[in-house]
Order: sequence, then C-alpha cells, then structure tokens
Amino acid sequence: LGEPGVPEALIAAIAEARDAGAVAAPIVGGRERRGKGEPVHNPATGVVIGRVVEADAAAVEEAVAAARKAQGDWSLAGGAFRAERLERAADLIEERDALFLGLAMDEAGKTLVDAVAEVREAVDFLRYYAAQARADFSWPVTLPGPTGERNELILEGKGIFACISPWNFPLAIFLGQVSAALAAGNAVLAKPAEQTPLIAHAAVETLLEAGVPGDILHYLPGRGETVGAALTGHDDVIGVAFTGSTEVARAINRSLAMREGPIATLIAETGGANAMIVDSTALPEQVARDAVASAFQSAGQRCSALRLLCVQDDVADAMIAMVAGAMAELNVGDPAILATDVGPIIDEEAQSNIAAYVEEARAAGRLIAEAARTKLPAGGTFVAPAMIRLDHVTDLKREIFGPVLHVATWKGGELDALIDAINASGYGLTLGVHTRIDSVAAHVAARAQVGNVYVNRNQIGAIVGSQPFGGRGLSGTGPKAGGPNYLRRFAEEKSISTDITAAGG
Ligand code: TXE
Repeated sequence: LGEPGVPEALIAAIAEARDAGAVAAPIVGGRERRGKGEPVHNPATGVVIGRVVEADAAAVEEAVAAARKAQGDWSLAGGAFRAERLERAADLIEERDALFLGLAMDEAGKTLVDAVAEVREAVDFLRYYAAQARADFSWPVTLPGPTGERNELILEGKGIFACISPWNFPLAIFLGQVSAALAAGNAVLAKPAEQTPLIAHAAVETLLEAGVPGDILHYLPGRGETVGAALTGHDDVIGVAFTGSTEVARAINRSLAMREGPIATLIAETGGANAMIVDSTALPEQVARDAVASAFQSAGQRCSALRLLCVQDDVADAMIAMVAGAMAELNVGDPAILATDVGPIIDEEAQSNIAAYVEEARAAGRLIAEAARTKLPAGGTFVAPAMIRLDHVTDLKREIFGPVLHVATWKGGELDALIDAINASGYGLTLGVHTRIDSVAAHVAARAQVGNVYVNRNQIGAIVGSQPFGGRGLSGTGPKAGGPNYLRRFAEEKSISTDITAAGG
C-alpha cells in the first residue's frame, strides 16, 4: 500500500469488491443453474475464494438447443447491433474494474501490474472486434463484375462456437475468443479453464447485462475431459476457438475429425519454446531488462514468455552474469503485496512438475542461477526463478510453463545455423533479437518461422490492433488474435449475384 503510482482508492475498491461467497454456476438461456460446487482456491495462499458448479450433460444439451434456435436472428441483426452490446460490456467492465482486478489477482495469482494489463486487454478486444463487426458485418461488399450484374459478398455467423480458454489470461483470452465469436454473429458456448471459473462467470454476467441474449451466450464451466470434450464432440458445434496446450489442441483436432456432422473449424492458439537471440553488439543492460521481464513476468506463465536465451559466445559470460544478477533481484511472493514481481504457479500439480524439472537440472549440474529460495513464502504454490544451461538450443524439447530460463551460446558466423535450429523446434510463437546492427535484426526477422518477432525489446505481450498475436506449427493455427483477419475465421461468406437488367433491377 502507498506505493508510488498506485492510488489507495483503487486498492480499497479491490478489497471492497471481493466476494467470499462467489459461485461460478453454469448460465444457460440466461438462467443460472445453482448447485453445491467445488472450492476455487487462491494459488498464492491456498484460501478458498469461491465455488464452481460443473455443467452437466443436460446443461450442455439445453444450451445447444437454445443456441441453435437463436443464432440465425443474432447473425441477421447485423454487425452494428452486436457491436453496441460488446461496447456496452466494455464500458461496464471499465466501470467495475476493481471486481475484475481482484479476481485476476485472487484466482489466477496475478500481480496488480499484470491484472491491470489483463483487464485493459480484455476491454481492447471487446472494442476492437466490435469495431470490425460494424465495419465488415453490417452491409455487403460490392465486387466488380460484368455489366448488367450486381455482385455482392456478405459475412454471416457460422453457427455455434465453443470457446475453450486457459487460466493464464482468464479474462483477456476468454473474452477475446468469446467476443470475436459473438461479433461475427455466432452463438457461443463458453468454457473457462478449471482453475479460473469465477472471473469468466463475472465476464459472462456482464455481457448478458450489456444486452447479449441469454440464448446466444451460455456459460459452461467444468473439466476439459468432461465439459470440454462434450462441446468439441457435439455435432452441432461448427467451430472451436481454443487457447491452451498443444497436446489438448491435438486432442480437440482428433475429436472434431471423428464427428459425423459438418466439417468444423478449429482456431487454436497454443504453446511456445520462445528464443531470444543476442549478438555481441547488443546492449547488456537492455538484454538483462528484457530477458528478465520476458522470462519471469507472470512467473513465466505466458505462452509468449522467453524460454531460451541464445547469447553469442564472446559476450556470453558477462551477459549471462548480468541477467542472473537482475533475476536475483526479483521479489517472489503474494501478488497482494505490491512489491511482488513474481507471483505463484497456478496450482500444486504445475508447481511440483516445474520444481522437479529444476531439481533434475541441479542434479545434472546445469543450474546456473536461482533467485534466493529463502524468500519463497509458505502456503502458496511458488517456484523460485531459475536459469539452466543447455549445450545446444535443440536440447529444449518442450514448453516448461513456469519461471525457468534456458541459456545456450552460439558462435559468430553461425547465425543462420542458430535460426534454423530454433525453427526446427516446430514451435513458432515469439522470437526476440537484440543487436545494434539493423541488417542483423532484419535478417533474423525474415528467417524466423514464428508469428511474432520482437527487436530490442521484451517479447511478451501484444497490443490489440497493433501487434496481432499468434503462432504457427506447434504454436497454433492462426489467424492472429487482435488482428484484421481474426474475425473472418469465425464467419461464413455468402456471395449474392443479381441480374440488374431485368425490370426493377
Ligand atoms: O492449458 P490446457 P492450460 C498455452 C500455454 C500453455 C497452456 C496453459 O502456452 O501451454 O496454454 O494453459 C480444456 N477437450 N497458451 O494449462 O491444459 C481445459 O479445461 C476439450 C497459449 O489451461 O491445454 C481448459 O479450459 N477441452 C497462448 C483448456 O482446454 C479440453 C496464450 C486449456 O487447457 C480438453 C495462453 C479436452 N479433451 C496460453 N482437455 C497463445 N498461443 O496465445 C482440456 N481442455
């Protein structure tokens, strides 16, 4: 409290908005289906902050039936009609930002800085997709054609979309997917991650309050293998917008392929094994600042996070020491304390997996540095930020979703081989490059097989509308969220050709 730049009124409002009795129950057809439910925990303290009621098979069927009936009218109502409702929801979220900030902190273990960015991004998605719905979904585009004909193209909703989201951006990604599907004229079955149902529930309530019809938007919390699988296995679900792990995206792909119904669309945004290439001209202070922010902000629980720092060998010792020094300064702890830089890991299972991985590296003599372990508070699921040495960049085989930074070196003259080795991982989400030579930055950017390249800056985060975000290969299908082509993947095109030589044409 009393930190510079943080108004005490905001902190007080967050405390006031906390509701210890919060229940995330399914909302179907605008009505909540209450039940006893399971506890939801704060990962930093283990304290129960609310309950979640899993959607049963009957809730899924009822939601699908209502959505099927209502979707046509929602699509016909036009982009401007839908945009108004999404914009109203954006206003309401801004008005009640304290509620959403508190939930992002308590439920997902976000620091206040991360929580503010999360709410901002969610609001940006709502406004951006609303603007696109107004521009592209309200009237036909006239296309050139022979004299005597009018040729038009219109965009319509596809039908029913399942939106399945992860816990690490429990508001921004959840609402990004849901608002895109709605803006394009679809009905939505929204399933949040198991760990973060409360903030998604508040978001759905807000959309409904803003005028999105209850038959168009249904909230179906629950486990992936039950509710998630029921949604992706349903013949009436024409599209799935999924963000999460590569393995689950594959499982969903298989499930869609097994169905008898129409061919469904899968829009998947998945993990990364993101590298930063540092050459010997790079500014050490800038590298330390950006590597530490990219690897450890949000405790490394971002798909875009830096996993592999690749330093040119002649500057490696000094550069790595500087990064390790900056890492050692991080405060690990409860995000409710404003000085905290690195909060908890989302749950015990994830924490023990990451901790075991670090222990393996220690046993193998590969642990270069670790942020002071004594600072870790008791009670929550914390992991100390760690740096691990690799002999070669290809030794990083999979995504480690936590505060672990791998380090490898490369020799001058072998830049192309390095980029090829990074590309060979098959992931393709973010790549950072630090150099003071413009042509090197341009060369790396051109050769990298990733969705987002970051030059001389941190490589996390993306501004909606400015840095469309998403990967390729093992990192996802595209198109990029927050970009000009995203909404169209949620839509069908219809071409209307009219003979205008006839009377009345
Ligand atoms: O994913 P999981 P998590 C990635 C990030 C990391 C992962 C972390 O890189 O790999 O997300 O999120 C549901 N059928 N990104 O641990 O376990 C599950 O219930 C249907 C990428 O939550 O894959 C949850 O709602 N659904 C990124 C959701 O899938 C199923 C940005 C995700 O769960 C299911 C952020 C099943 N069989 C995180 N099994 C980017 N590239 O933009 C599980 N689920």
